[in-house]
Amino acid sequence: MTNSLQQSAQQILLNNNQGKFTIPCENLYPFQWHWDSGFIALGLAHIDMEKAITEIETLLSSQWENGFIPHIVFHNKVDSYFPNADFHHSALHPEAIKGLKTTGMTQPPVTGFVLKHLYDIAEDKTEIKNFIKSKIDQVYFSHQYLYNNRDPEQEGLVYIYHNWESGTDNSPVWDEVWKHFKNIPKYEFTRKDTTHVDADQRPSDEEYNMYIHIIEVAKKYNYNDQKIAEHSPFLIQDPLFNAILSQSNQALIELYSILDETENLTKIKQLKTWDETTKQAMNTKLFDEELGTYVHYDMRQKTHIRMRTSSSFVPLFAGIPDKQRAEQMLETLETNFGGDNYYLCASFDRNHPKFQPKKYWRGPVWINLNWLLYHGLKRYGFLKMATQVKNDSIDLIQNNGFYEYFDPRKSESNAACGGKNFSWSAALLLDFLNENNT
Ligand code: 9WN
Repeated sequence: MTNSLQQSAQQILLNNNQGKFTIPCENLYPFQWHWDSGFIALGLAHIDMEKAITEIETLLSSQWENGFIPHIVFHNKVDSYFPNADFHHSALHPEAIKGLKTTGMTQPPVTGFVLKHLYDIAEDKTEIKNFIKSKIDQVYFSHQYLYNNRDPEQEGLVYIYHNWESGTDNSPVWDEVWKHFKNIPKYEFTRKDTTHVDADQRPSDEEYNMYIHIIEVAKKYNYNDQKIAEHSPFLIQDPLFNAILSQSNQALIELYSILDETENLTKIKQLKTWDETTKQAMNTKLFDEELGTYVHYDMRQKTHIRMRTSSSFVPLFAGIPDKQRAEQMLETLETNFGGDNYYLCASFDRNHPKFQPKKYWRGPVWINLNWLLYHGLKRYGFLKMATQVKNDSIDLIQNNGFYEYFDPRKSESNAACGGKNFSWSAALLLDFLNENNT
């Protein structure tokens, strides 16, 4: 069973692979996506390390002159996605990559920790070390970009200016942001996503209007970070984004030490300083004692958005909470996401009135969040819960196929949601099944 599941996963990844990069899902997401590529590389590494290396190389080839790594790279001309390259118009920014079309927003900075996992998986350590050596400064530069341009108060917490930067696009958390948008234009647009996937499982047109609006504001200022920080109606410190940045800091520190500690001392020192500030700020600012986990902070409204989501638990992945808080989070996870009738881990608090088990980031289980959660739980020695997250991920895929997301209710016979033959579900399944070989 496991073998044929592995074979299907490999086939999906190879089918979605375009040579230099892998698309997340045919028709629905036909370009290269930033954090998808990171997770995809982890799966490719178990099949063909060359392909994993190429995936990351291609992503990094889209880096802007200021260090920014975009969220989508439009390498190919395909017409099945909205909004397209011309809409995003990244060339408005003077330091945008020349000769490639991208978006003007980013996604969670996974590349640092992905490089470390590739190093751990690789059998030929010399080859992988050479590759990492040739690319690590680009990843460091992308962290420098974030700390220098996305943290106006120098708190150690970077902001995101668009829900698409969070990766968790229509989370109920953003409803709290949209409610402050007053008198915004009604844009004319034709969506493509709902021609590929049931509209009930996707965001509403009203939400898309907000998504477009924030991009229009950013475009008005030519994607200038300082102007965005001043004017964007969406300005959020996200626990997932910041925790991933922290774990990638830690991975870069380890990798620089493996490569040549003395040559890289200044960078290691800087990474440690960044990372300490981030961890501290997350613990002082984003932990909510009453909710028993981390929450988002709205910099525009100067208020916390007090909701539990799967993003709330990603700080475990980066070792951010102390033992006592981690135990508190474990309890929260059990009470608000777990239990006998649910697969782990719903993307939104199942006890909250806004929980919707089939609607995108408002309830369904996502395999990449499960992967982050699994490693986080393991890091704290919460092995029972970690194993449950891993087994639930495998069961959901085995019972339904390699879907984009899954209804968490065990009572639901058809849990498959969103796009099918989805790359990171395949890639991370491969990593789950092969992790003991690394
Ligand atoms: C916008 C590609 C991406 C993922 C995101 C997921 C979804 C895009 C969309 O697909 O977002 O980036 O058009 O809905 O929410 O996490 O990276 O798989």
